[in-house]
Amino acid sequence: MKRTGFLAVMGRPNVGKSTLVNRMVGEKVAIVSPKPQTTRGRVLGIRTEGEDQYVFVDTPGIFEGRNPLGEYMVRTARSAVNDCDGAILVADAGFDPGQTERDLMAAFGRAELPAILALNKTDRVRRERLARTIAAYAALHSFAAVVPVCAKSGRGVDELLAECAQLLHEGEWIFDGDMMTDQSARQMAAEIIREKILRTVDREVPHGIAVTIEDYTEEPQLTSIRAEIYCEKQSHKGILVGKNGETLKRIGSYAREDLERLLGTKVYLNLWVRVRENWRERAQDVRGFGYGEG
Ligand SMILES: Nc1nc2c(ncn2[C@@H]2O[C@H](COP(=O)(O)OP(=O)(O)OP(=O)(O)O)[C@@H](O)[C@H]2O)c(=O)[nH]1
Ligand SMILES: [Mg+2]
Repeated sequence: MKRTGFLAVMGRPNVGKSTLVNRMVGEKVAIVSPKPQTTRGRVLGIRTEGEDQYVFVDTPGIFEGRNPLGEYMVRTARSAVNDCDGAILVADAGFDPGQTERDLMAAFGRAELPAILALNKTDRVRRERLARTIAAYAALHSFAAVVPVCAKSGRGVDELLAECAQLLHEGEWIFDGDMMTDQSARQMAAEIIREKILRTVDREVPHGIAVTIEDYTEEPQLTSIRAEIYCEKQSHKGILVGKNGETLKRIGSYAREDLERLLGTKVYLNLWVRVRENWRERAQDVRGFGYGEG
């Protein structure tokens, strides 16, 4: 009998939600960076194993959205509670629950949504601290399971998957068994470019980036991609391009490596940097860059 289920992966920014989703899927479907607010929209990671299909819904970290982009991100994250069979609350194993976690636990309670607590980054915490964290959460919410994990190394992920299996229900699969995400190759290309920017440039520049794919041409051995990178200020453009175009070149070659692995072809990547002054402040621009409904 086939089983399936949508599981929302939620938590504050930077706790390792996307890293964990990639681990559970076994492939990189969601971008990851050391900077908070990396994930902007809902990304599905699909794992099909035997009769079971798990659909993990990676969400943006919950924070105080102060502009239309931020509001979109938080709306997207919160709405995941409504359409899922269960939730995985990802939290740092080294800290007691804060307001974000308390709000999420309350939301799970209101929605009567079964939730698993995944305490991540256990590579960084001592056993006593982990025990204290578990106790602090257990006092506040009745989780279906509490699983310490290290998304980075994969430790604990099999145990977490075994708990997720308990939340699936009998029913036809939603996606083909060989699908790992709902994103198109074009969308993944744009995300990979954004990831390399998050990893290459600092401060506020990467948060004001949007990437659009202007041309995407597939030949048997070669994929040619022309992408535009929008930033918010002329000074940001200077940082992105770098001296003699070196920064942009570095971003391009990192992105190309990943894209070639993903697409299984050679990749020709043509990147252009443009300025769209303070686009995150304008709802119309935010929607135009694909951060639309949610
Ligand atoms: N030490 C350690 N670092 C981790 C672990 N899991 C994730 N990280 C790191 O934490 C950072 C954030 O990871 P992401 O997966 O992008 O976090 P996220 O929760 O998806 O973040 P947002 O999308 O911004 O909400 C990255 O630098 C990861 O490499 C872990 O188990 N141990
Ligand atoms: Mg993320």
